[in-house]
Amino acid sequence: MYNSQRITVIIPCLNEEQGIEQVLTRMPPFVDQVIVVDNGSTDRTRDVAQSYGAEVIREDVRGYGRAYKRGFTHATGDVIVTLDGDHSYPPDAISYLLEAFRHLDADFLNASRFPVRDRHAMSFKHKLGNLILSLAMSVLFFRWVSDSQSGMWVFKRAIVKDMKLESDGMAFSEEIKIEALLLPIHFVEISIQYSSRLGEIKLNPWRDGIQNLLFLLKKRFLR
Ligand SMILES: Nc1nc2c(ncn2[C@@H]2O[C@H](COP(=O)(O)OP(=O)(O)O)[C@@H](O)[C@H]2O)c(=O)[nH]1
Ligand SMILES: [Mg+2]
Repeated sequence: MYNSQRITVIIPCLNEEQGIEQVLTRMPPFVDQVIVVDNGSTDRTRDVAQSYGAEVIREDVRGYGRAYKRGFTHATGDVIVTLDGDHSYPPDAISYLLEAFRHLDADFLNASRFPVRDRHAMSFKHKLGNLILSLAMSVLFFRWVSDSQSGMWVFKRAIVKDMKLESDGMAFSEEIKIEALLLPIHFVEISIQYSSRLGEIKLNPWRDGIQNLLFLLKKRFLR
């Protein structure tokens, strides 16, 4: 519990045995429910997550978005916090993000990785790709969002039912922010420190970058 609110943390994982251990050891004690959504990892992700007391949920259909949607159906907290299982987002930030969330009276908080302080955390190609996607999203949806691709969010669970979440893939990250922007709710962005991931990257920069750009256009003009 954090300020009388039940907190659920959801972590999508695909072969993150190294990272998930680091994330779960650093999980703040006030978190009530930790859900790890696995898509058929072939390493020890499930065992490691279970050994740290996380609820491990299996989703048979692959995909980052698919995993989150499954996780949402199991969440019981008043507030949901998300992050990757690769230890690139700081679990230590959960407490100050929740504090900012409360003080700013927010409904959806996006944790922005920019400016990136750790030189090794993000390549130039990824920074450029992120900038293009965030600019495109900001122009198309009339609101400056510095990190449209961040995977760390804090939001009230009650708003999920008002969102139309269609993406099963990596575009889910921008879709949830767009849906939050389209609702009459308070959207805020706060900076966090982003670090190098442990384990192997699942994102395919060209394929996912282009798909995410096309998804933005579809979401803007064909919804
Ligand atoms: N359950 C599940 N998790 C996934 C899938 N693809 C990626 N992930 C997880 O989603 C998070 C983000 O993926 P990552 O490779 O770190 O991409 P990046 O952070 O955008 O560079 C990581 O925790 C991955 O393990 C998937 O198909 N299913
Ligand atoms: Mg990651």
